[in-house]
Order: sequence, then C-alpha cells, then structure tokens
Amino acid sequence: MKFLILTFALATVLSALTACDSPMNHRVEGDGGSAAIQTYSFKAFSLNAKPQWIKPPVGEIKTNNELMVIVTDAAGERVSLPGGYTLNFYATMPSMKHPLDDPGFFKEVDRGIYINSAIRYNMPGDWRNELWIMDSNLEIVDRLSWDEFF
Ligand SMILES: [Cu+2]
Repeated sequence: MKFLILTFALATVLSALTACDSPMNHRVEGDGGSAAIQTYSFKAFSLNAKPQWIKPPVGEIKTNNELMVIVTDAAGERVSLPGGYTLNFYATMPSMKHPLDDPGFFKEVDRGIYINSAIRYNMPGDWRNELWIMDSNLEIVDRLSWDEFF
C-alpha cells in the first residue's frame, strides 16, 4: 500500500513537472509584450504607473529581465510613492498556477522612475504580471496587473 501511494505521488509530481516544461500546454495568444506599453492606475493614491520592458521579456530561468515603471500623479507629473511605501513586482502563470522564479526589486533611479533589473521567469508562456504597492508592514495596499505571452 505504501508503495502504491509513493508511486502515485511520484507520477503526480512527474506529470506536473512535464506539463510545466512544455510550452505546448499554453494558450498561444497575445502579441509578445506590447500590452505593457500602457498606463495603468493605482486607485489607492490616484497614481498612474506605466510599465515598460527595457528589452522584450524572456521566459527562461537564467535571464534577468529589466522593467522600468514610470509613476505619475493625476496631473501627469512624475512622483515618488508616498513615504514608507514601496513598488513591488510579482507574476504568475494563471494556466499552471505557479509564480515566477524571482520577482527582483525596484530601485527609484530618479523621481517617479523605478527600475527592476532582476526579474526571472522559469518558463515561456502566458504570464500575468503584477505591480504592488506595499506599506512598511509588507501589506499590499494596491495592485494592478497585465497579461503577456512570451
Ligand atoms: Cu508554467
């Protein structure tokens, strides 16, 4: 009986891994990244955020992807997040329900210009990218997302 359970568990793990390795299991749609060239809004602070890849993102675990986010206020002026709040990246593959390998971290290089140079995806396919604003207790106070296929 123990052997049967172990075999079943192993088969489940193996099939999950195999599924994850095959881009063939993903819906083939999307246009390779232009969705990111758009402005989104954070309701919590009436701020706008425009994410933009420095280079087209790559779904490959050894590649560091670089994302720039420009944060502006209602008047279109570049602004920093309010004191104590941070901008954070996150992504999941909704079809397979797993997160990315490494969300990296943002640095504010100039007022309202945030750059994250260490975003790593573990595979190609359909990704839901997210931006979070977190408070100093690491609670998410607002979030936005966009889907991309690469
Ligand atoms: Cu996957």
